[in-house]
Amino acid sequence: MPSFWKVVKQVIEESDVLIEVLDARFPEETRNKEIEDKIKNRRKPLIYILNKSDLLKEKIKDIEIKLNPHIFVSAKDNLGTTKLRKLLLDITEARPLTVGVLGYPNTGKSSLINCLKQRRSALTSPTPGFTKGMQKIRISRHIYLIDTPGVFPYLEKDEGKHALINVKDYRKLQDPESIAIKILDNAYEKNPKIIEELYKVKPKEDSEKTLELIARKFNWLIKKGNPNLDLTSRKIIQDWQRGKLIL
Ligand SMILES: Nc1nc2c(ncn2[C@@H]2O[C@H](COP(=O)(O)OP(=O)(O)OP(=O)(O)O)[C@@H](O)[C@H]2O)c(=O)[nH]1
Ligand SMILES: [Mg+2]
Repeated sequence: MPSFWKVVKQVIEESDVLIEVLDARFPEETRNKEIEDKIKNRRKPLIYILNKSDLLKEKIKDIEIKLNPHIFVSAKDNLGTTKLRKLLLDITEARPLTVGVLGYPNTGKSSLINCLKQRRSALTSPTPGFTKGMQKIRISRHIYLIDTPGVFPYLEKDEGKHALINVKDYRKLQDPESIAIKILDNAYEKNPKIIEELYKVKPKEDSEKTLELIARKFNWLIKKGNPNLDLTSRKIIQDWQRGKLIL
């Protein structure tokens, strides 16, 4: 059994309640059903947190989420955390209460814990896969949270999906070009102005051309003045992953 599964199993055993941190922009894609099943089998309550809701374009009230219970949160703007504290205390009578925080890499598990604690205890980073081991953090007299390393479903190995839902570090991608092109295609379809505003080029329908234009605009070139498409693609994916391209 891979070591992260051991951590996940141990966290589920030790916790009275589990939180699954999802990215509010991709709730379905960032669900780890293997973990959800394990939690269900152990008959422990599970709360779905839709984090990074500050990056949503739509209004929260217009979004239909079928997962229950769920709370929209922004660990960045400290939104939704009072509701979460209250739900944690209502959902079980266990005191002290131990809460395991699980989810895909980079969804904001450590940030959420810091936000609940109201000061920095768990280290965070824009790089997916940052938290390595589990860490138990006291956030109030009765509540302990366990921070964990993010995990993908074991059999899921789709690099394109992982890049688009921000759970794989842009520096480690094997084929950044096809992913950057997908991002540009998507942006062109939804709102070409955003490409223009961010990269100061007039986007083309053919995103390969747009990629080249961006490379030239920023002088990201290789020998003989050819565009460095690998570098340009990684920069675009980085912008996407850091929430600069809100579509
Ligand atoms: N805009 C926005 N960014 C957030 C929010 N929460 C976290 N982030 C950012 O998302 C990135 C990942 O945050 P972490 O808290 O390190 O995520 P994690 O789930 O602990 O990641 P791993 O430890 O790698 O599994 C960081 O760059 C955070 O600043 C949020 O509510 N809004
Ligand atoms: Mg972390």
